[in-house]
Parts: sequence; C-alpha cells; structure tokens
Amino acid sequence: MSNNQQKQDKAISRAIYSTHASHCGGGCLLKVHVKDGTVSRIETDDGDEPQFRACARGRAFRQRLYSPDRLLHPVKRAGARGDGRFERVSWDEALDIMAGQLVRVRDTYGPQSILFKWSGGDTSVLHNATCHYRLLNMLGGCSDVWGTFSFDGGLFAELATLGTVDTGNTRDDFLSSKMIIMWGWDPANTVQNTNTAWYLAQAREAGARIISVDPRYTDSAATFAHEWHPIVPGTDAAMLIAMAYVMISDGLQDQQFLDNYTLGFDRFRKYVLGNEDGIAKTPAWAEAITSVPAAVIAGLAREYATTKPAALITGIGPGRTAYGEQYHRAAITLAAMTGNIGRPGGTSGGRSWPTAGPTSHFSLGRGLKSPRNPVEIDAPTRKNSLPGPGIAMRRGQINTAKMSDAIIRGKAGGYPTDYKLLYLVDTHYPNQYLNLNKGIEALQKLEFIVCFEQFMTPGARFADLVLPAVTSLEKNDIALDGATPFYGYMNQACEPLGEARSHLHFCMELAQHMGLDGYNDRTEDELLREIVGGSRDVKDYDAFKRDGIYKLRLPESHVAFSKQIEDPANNPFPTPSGKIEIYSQRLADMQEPEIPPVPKYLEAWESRNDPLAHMFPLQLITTHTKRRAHSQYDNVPWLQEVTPQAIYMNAIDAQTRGIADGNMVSVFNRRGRMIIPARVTNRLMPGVVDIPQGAWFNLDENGVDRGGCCNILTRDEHSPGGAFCSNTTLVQVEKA
Ligand SMILES: Nc1nc2c(c(=O)[nH]1)N[C@H]1C(S)=C(S)[C@@H](COP(=O)(O)OP(=O)(O)OC[C@H]3O[C@@H](n4cnc5c(=O)[nH]c(N)nc54)[C@H](O)[C@@H]3O)O[C@H]1N2
Ligand SMILES: Nc1nc2c(c(=O)[nH]1)N[C@H]1C(S)=C(S)[C@@H](COP(=O)(O)OP(=O)(O)OC[C@H]3O[C@@H](n4cnc5c(=O)[nH]c(N)nc54)[C@H](O)[C@@H]3O)O[C@H]1N2
Ligand SMILES: [Mo]
Repeated sequence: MSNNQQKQDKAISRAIYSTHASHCGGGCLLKVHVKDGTVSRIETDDGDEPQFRACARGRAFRQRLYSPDRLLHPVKRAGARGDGRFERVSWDEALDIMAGQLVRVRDTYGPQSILFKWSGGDTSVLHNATCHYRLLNMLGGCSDVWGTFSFDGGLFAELATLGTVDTGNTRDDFLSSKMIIMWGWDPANTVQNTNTAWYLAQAREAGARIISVDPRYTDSAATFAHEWHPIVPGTDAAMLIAMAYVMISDGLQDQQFLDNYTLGFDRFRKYVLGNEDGIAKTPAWAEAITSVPAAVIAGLAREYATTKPAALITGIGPGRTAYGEQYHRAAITLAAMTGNIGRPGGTSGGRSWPTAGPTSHFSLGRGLKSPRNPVEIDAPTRKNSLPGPGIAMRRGQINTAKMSDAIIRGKAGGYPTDYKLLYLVDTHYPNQYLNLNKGIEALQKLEFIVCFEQFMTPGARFADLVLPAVTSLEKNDIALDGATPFYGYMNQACEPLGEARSHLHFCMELAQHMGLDGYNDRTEDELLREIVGGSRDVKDYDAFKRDGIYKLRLPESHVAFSKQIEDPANNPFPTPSGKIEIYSQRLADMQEPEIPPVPKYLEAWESRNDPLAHMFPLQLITTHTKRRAHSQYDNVPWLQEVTPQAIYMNAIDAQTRGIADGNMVSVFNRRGRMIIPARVTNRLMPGVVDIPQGAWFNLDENGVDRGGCCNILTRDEHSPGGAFCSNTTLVQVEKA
C-alpha cells in the first residue's frame, strides 16, 4: 500500500466496537467512530438482540476522554500537601521518585507500612490493580484493606447461610417469575448487569407483579412497580422478620422445603414468635420500627408466600447500613421459607448484584497473577471472618471503613502497624470513603502518597506524585459478567493522550527501572490472547476483538442452587451442615452479641431513636446516580446536565424548615457541613434525605463542602459482619 493510500485510509472515519465497563456492573457495547486518530462520535450496539446498549455515561465518554482536566504528564507536589500546586516531571524522574520511596519506606519501616488501596476503576481483567499488586508483592509485600464498599453485609450473610457468594440467577430468569420484589433496588439507574431493566420490563409485560420497598420512589419503581412501600432506612430486617411472623402464624411457610434443605428454622421461629425475648415480631411491632403499615406487611407476606415462583431481589443499598448483614440473612431465610431457592423464577435472597452464572468463575485463563502477599501470609485470622473464596475481600487486616482511622492512629490505636506510604490505584480516596474530614486528616499524616489517575481529582491533589493513566479507549482489555452473560473486548480506539500509561505499561516500566526480573515479558496482546484462550466459550479471538463483544446464549437460564434442590443427596449446600443455615453454629461460635446465630433485627446506631436525632433528625442515604459511576464522570458536562447535584428532601421536611425547591441549604452534623441546592420532592419519604454519592468535594476556606460530596457527613463505621455503613448517618438541614 502506498503512503498516500495509507494517509487517505487514516483520514477516513472508521468505527470500532468496544465494550465499556467502568464500575457500574454493566458492560455495554460502544460503537466508536474514529477520524484522524481522534474519537469523533460514539454510538452503541446496533447488532442482534439482546443488544448491550450503553447508558448516558458510555455515550458521553468522548467528554471524559478529552476532558480538559485529563492528566497528561506525571506531576510532583510543589506546594503544601493538598494546595494543588504541582510541577511537571519526566516519566524518568517520576519512576525514580516512586522507586526511591518504595524502597526507602520498605527498608526503613518494613513492607507492611506500605498501604495499597485499590478499587474498581474499569471492571476489567488485565489493566487493573493486580498489575500493581504483583509488583508490590514481588518487592516484599504491602498492607491490604479488607471489605468491599459495595456489599460486605451481603457477602457475610451469604457465606454464613448459603456457604458461597455464588448466589444469583441470570437475569433472563425474571421471565419465569410471577412476582418480583425490588427491595432497595433501582436497576434503572444502577445497571448492575446490562439489560437487567430490560428483563424487568419484559417480566412486567408478561404479567409479573412488581413491588418496590424503598425510602425513595425510584425510577425503577416508577417504571416497573405496581406498588411502592416506603420504609425507614436501616429497618429492613424488622419488616422481613415480621413477614416471617405472618407466614408462621398463617402456616404459609413451605415446611417441606425447610425440612429438606435448611437447618435451625425452629430457633428462628422461637425468636420470631417472641419465645426467646418476650417480643412477638408482629406486623404491628414492625410498623412502629419501619413505618410500613402492619396491613401492608401482612399483605406482602401472604402474597410472597403464595405467589410461586417469586423473586425477592435483595438490594445491596439496605445492606450498607449498621447490621446490614441481618437484613441479608433475613432475606435469605424468607426465600427459604417460601421455597424459592434454587427454583426458576425465584431467588436465593442473595445480593441483588450477584456473582452469577457461567462466566462468573472467570473461566478465563488469567494473564497476570500476583504472588501471595508476604505481609499477609502469616497475618492472624481476622475477627468475624468466614471462610470464602479466594476473592480479594478476604485479604487485609483493616476494614475499608476504618482506613482513615488506621492511618491516623496506627499501632497506638490498636491497628497492626503504622502506615507511611499510601499507594492509590483505581480509587478516589478520600472522596469515596466514609468521613471525608478524617480522610483529609489522614492524608496529612503520611510520608508519601502516590496516585495513579486520569484526572486531577480533589483527592489526587493531596498526593506527592500523580501518575497519568489512560482511559479504557486508550488500551485493550477484557471485561466479563455472569448475570447477563457476556465477554467484552475493550478495544483501543486511539493512542494514549499525552504521556498517559496503562496500568501494565506503567508497572512494567517501574519493574524495569527497579531492576526487578520476572515481572512480565509478555505484550498486552499476548496476555489478552492467553486470557481469552482459557475461555470455554470464545473460540475465535480475532472475531471477538472485531465484534467487541461475545454474547453468551444459554440454552436455559442459570439458577443458583438448582442442583442442591433437585438432587440434594449428591449436592449439599457448601455450609458445614450441607444445609441452608438459618441457625449458624459458626456465628454462634463467634460469641459476638451483635452477630446472633439466627437473623435478628438490631437497631442501628444513628437511627431515628438515637438521642442524636434530637439535634440531627434526618436520616441521610447516599444513592448511586445515573450521572456518575461513583466519582467517575462527575466532571463530564453532558452528564452534569442530566441531574445537577442536590440534596433531595420531602416537602414536609422542607416546609417545616422554610425551604423551597432550589434553595441553597446547609447540611450538617458533628463530622462536617456542606452547602448544596435542595430538591423538594414527594418521591422520598419524610425524615429521609438523599445526597447521591460520588460528587467531587470542594472545600471552601471554612472547610464547608461546596461540591456536594456526601462523605463530608458519613460516619466511618462498619458493621460487625463488615458492611460499609454509608446509609447510616443522621444530619440536620437548614436554609443557608
Ligand atoms: N449509575 C451507576 N450505577 C452503578 C454505580 C454508580 O455509581 N452509578 N455503582 C455500582 C456499584 S460499585 C454498586 S456497589 C452498585 C450500588 O447499587 P445499590 O446499592 O443497589 O444502589 P443505591 O442507589 O445505593 O441503593 C439502591 C436503593 O436502595 C435504597 N436504600 C438506601 N438505603 C435503604 C434502606 O435502608 N432500606 C431500603 N429498603 N432501601 C434503601 C435507595 O433509596 C436506592 O433506591 O451500583 C453499581 N451501579
Ligand atoms: N457515602 C457513600 N460512599 C460510597 C458509596 C455510597 O453509596 N455512599 N458507595 C461505595 C461503593 S459501593 C463503591 S464501589 C466505592 C467506589 O469508590 P472508588 O472505586 O474509589 O470510586 P471511583 O470514583 O470509581 O474511583 C476510581 C478512580 O480511579 C481513577 N482511575 C485510575 N485509573 C483508572 C482506570 O484505568 N480506569 C478507570 N475507570 N478509572 C481509573 C478514576 O479516574 C477515579 O478517580 O464508593 C463507595 N463510597
Ligand atoms: Mo460498589
């Protein structure tokens, strides 16, 4: 081909299909038009059904890629920490600084004083935190943090009750459901598997009854539900337990199922009927706690017990509360009482965002693994931990909710060590962490902070070294998921901007700079081919790369525990007893009053009955909005237009405070204060306010947040089972 022809070809616009998966749980197909090496337009899946159509974030990706605040070069701190002054350095100097600090801190204090914190970023297989973790572990290790932000209450409950976290069905199974209860779940906004809402729409058209139990009248409720029942946040376990009371009183429980597959229902029944503590957990008892009318509770219990099959979708938002694991345990128990576990159209009562289906076991050959972390190998077993799969959340000694506290107080505060170096990858610390002000205090304590980032976020401004990362359109990678099963090829559409590097590229350069042999000698393409080579499904790598997605078409929907139910003799549940453990001896052995062996309602701290409520009478929830994936996309103008950041409050609460829609209000408690516009609405129950999570903090000279970051208000606590309690916070609101 002549040079001229090549030039001409380049000038022609071409379209590349690329899967987009940035920490929302979805994986959608982008059709990326590229002209002269520049992304000029983004469309979405125009292929066969089921189409994996992109949401507003995917379609707005061009404004993320070419955002004016993209980091294009490595920078080092040139002023006081956090004041935002940086100077540009070469990659060579950046690698020198990084290598020097890693070695200095390791050799002076030991590898455990290097604190490595990572999160989702893109939910992809190759370019992620493992690249960095491998490097750190080859250098002697680091301290890990345990606890997912998302659903540790759910994981704990699943491991205790079902013995596995693999508890979900594929979403097409909704088409077999006669009834679907969306308990604290808003997939129209939170995706949690592409096409979840599409399957809900089909289920509704096919005649399924859909109920929403949520303090908010969500978009999902507005679109799909026949009924909406607002509930006081943090009280869900009480309502579920009262539903159990109704089923027991009316004899509606599936006793045969309970006898065959469960352990300890009698112990639970004693608690429910009040034989244990003298309190019968009646609908009237629950009404006083949850504000859901007793008749509604009884009606829902009867309907759920008698409409078969019925899918109870246990949202993970209600689990991110104090004692969130009790809510999840109660939901699984109810799914067992109604005989819906392992049956098409039912659910196990496990997390709404499941580890599910045929691709979830990473049936792919892994490209780059990490050796075990030398620091964690001999670490003592963590309190209240249950044996689970070798997933990341089982590592580490400090919980995510306690990270800032651990940095501030170190050994003297009872934590395993004093942390000196903070290495942040794919995470926005302290923006996404509970109690922002504590996070900012922690950042001042550290000797060195390095952050691998695409943007100069408010969190990155506290780092000593900020390294520019590419976005998903500047590298190749693989994404996959199980509940709407697919494998996605995340195709590179353009060259890295400026001097931005992929995770792998950066780590390979750092390894080489440090003279570390054996880190990796394979190219991105070789690694991706190896990864895909381990797949049972994708046979033709090049076709997969060209199409950008491989949609797995299953002969029938995947239903978790179907084997255990159909053939229990050969397929015990993976619990110690082989049964669904409504009563758990392992929990009893923990001897922790706040982790009872049967599911119980435990009143949250910062509940409506807390004496603090006199001063701070409103319960704050912090939901996930369609405009962002956490803090990602907050700086994208098209998405800012979708829903301006605001605090949502009920008209009654607004009126008593003289607040009108659009007024600026001050939201505060003892931990912090923000000034933000109010959205007055009847779509949120009285006594509850919502500040969607993820907005970038922007502190004024008085330390008041003007950016709308809810974590200026949240309490840095986790529940005994590990739940990140981002929906358990009391606040007051005043007209500003
Ligand atoms: N667009 C978008 N999608 C996302 C994300 C995102 O940031 N943006 N994040 C992804 C990630 S990592 C996660 S973990 C998930 C999070 O997904 P979820 O946790 O499901 O999302 P939330 O919006 O926080 O909460 C869901 C619902 O729970 C309700 N809720 C809150 N507290 C309570 C309570 O105590 N009881 C009851 N009954 N309901 C309650 C809220 O009103 C909300 O409607 O979403 C994923 N998907
Ligand atoms: N109050 C409150 N706080 C919450 C929550 C809540 O509901 N309420 N939700 C919690 C939950 S469930 C979660 S999962 C966490 C999320 O918390 P995080 O995962 O920490 O939040 P992100 O905003 O996704 O931060 C990812 C950062 O990594 C950067 N980045 C660097 N490299 C890459 C890359 O290769 N790809 C991508 N995509 N980004 C990269 C992005 O620019 C971004 O700044 O937040 C938690 N915090
Ligand atoms: Mo999450």
